[in-house]
Amino acid sequence: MFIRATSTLAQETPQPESKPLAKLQEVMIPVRDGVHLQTVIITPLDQKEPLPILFRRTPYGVPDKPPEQMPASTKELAQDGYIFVIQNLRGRFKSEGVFNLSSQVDLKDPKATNETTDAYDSIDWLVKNVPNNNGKVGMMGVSYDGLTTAMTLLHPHPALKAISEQASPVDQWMNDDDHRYGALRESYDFEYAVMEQSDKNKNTHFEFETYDTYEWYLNLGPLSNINAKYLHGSIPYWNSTIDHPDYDDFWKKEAWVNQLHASTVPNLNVAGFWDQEDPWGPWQIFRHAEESDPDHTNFIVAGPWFHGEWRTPKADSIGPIPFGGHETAREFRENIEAPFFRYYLHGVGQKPTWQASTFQTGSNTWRTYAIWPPKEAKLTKLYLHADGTLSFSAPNATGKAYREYVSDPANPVPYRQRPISPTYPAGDWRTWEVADQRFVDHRPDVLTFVSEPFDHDLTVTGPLAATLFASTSGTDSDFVVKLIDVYPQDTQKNAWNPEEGPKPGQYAQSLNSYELPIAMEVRRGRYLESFENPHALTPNQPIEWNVPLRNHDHVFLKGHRIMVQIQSTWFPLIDRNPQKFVPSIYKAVASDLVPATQRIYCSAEMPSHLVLPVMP
Ligand code: PG9
Repeated sequence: MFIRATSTLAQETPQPESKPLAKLQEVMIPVRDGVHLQTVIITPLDQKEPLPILFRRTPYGVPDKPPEQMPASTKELAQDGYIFVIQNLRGRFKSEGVFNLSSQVDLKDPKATNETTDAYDSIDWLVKNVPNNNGKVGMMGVSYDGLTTAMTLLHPHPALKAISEQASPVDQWMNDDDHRYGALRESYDFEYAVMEQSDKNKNTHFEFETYDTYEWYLNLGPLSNINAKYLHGSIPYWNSTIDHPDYDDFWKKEAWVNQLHASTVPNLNVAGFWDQEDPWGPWQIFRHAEESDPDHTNFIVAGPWFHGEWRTPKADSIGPIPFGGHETAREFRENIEAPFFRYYLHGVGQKPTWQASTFQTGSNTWRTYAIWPPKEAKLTKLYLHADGTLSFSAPNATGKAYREYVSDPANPVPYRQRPISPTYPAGDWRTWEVADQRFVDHRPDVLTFVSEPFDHDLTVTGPLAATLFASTSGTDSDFVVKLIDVYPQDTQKNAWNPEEGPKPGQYAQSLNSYELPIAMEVRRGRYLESFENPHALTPNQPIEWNVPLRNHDHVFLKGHRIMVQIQSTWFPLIDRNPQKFVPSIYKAVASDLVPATQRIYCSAEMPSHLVLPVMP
């Protein structure tokens, strides 16, 4: 009834005619092997003069009608005037050819096609065939669309004048979406491969039998059951993942960034500090391009964002963490991204005067750096002590030598609070990296170390790392390190009233003694000596574990404490290490998964510590 009444009203009330802002044309662009790629060209209705092309290549589908409203994500760019072009990758939707979820590029094979050649051929076609373009092309995109953008750096078309790769992966075995130094990101790799390779014409979500995927993955038993019980070998990327457990030629060929040794096109790399998918790739692209950048055209911007949050309307917070009134996404697009493309594609304005720009968390301030990492940062060791404290003084010779816990693969530590909903469509997945770590710090298989409250601000800018001296009673094992900012434990005097909003220096009541992760990473024991040839660990023999914790720019404010948590499971984000060495973890059987006693050494001879780049 109610619905019918509403629709009658809608018929009677004259509706303002919705007017498209642009015209959309769909074309099939031919590339060198005769394959045609489905491409849409969106041109402003009021175009008067030749405009540059902004090109995006995606596996996720292209629009079928012109926008009626400019999406927030491109509003600032659109004001300068662009012809927006969006293309489906080969083998996705109406694009011909085969999509194999691959970032392999063989520049020596003249017949090979890949994302580098498909972009090259498409740009060539666009500048010759799109009416009224000014001969300059830019490319941009986030994640997969960032990958296809970044891969143009290996052989750019001469008309490509500027790109902005945003959260592009570069080496899916070493880090980002699918592994962390060889430790499999089980839930991501599996759920993403199903999404992209089940059906050419859509993005498919795996149908879990339980809402809490922690329960589903645990009940699954050994990982080999994914194919045995569900996929039956139907998803090529999943098959490749389990057929190639080690860093072999398959993965080395995928690691396209190792062919990049110079800044070939001006590039604005963009990274999120809490990017739950690709936090590492942009820093690697930046570092590789730095090998030769005489014209200073290689830039990086990093902010306090989850995957792609910089394309949302505002990004004035992440989860419960506010950014001091800044709309970081809008500010990034307005003050950095749009001027960057304006300079290189319209010839207006000036090029950035910095190499790196960050939105520094804690202080909630935009910063610029002439060089990254800043030279003034002093590498400072923060030591773990056996009494559960953290301090800048090394352990002395008399204290207890270690702390220990039992890690049981039958009861793994969840990576976020259960229930853990499916990764896609992304809900709480987006912000899990800022989740309050109090949900695990009482577990007997999570070691917690904590400092005294700081009597001054501590600014950490640059790459972080941990060195653990650790042993396991097993013959293989994982260690996860988390660096956490602990908000002050306070009565209500510093907390703001939700009705009044925050005053400077105040935080929400829900942040009282909040444990905010700043950096987290896992290492897998079998790959400590060699990524190519896994080795068994010697039971109970302490060895050094180096855990890179990526680049950050964060202020631990006065009154806050630093916490370090260490654990050996992080499930189902990371697959369970059986803790008994087997030739391939993906072929382990249930009886291979065994509990192990883990020790973290905190002695004068084996001082486990973090290395923090502390600013003066
Ligand atoms: N993180 C996704 C992805 C990128 C590249 C390869 C595989 C996955 C994405 O968001 O596109």
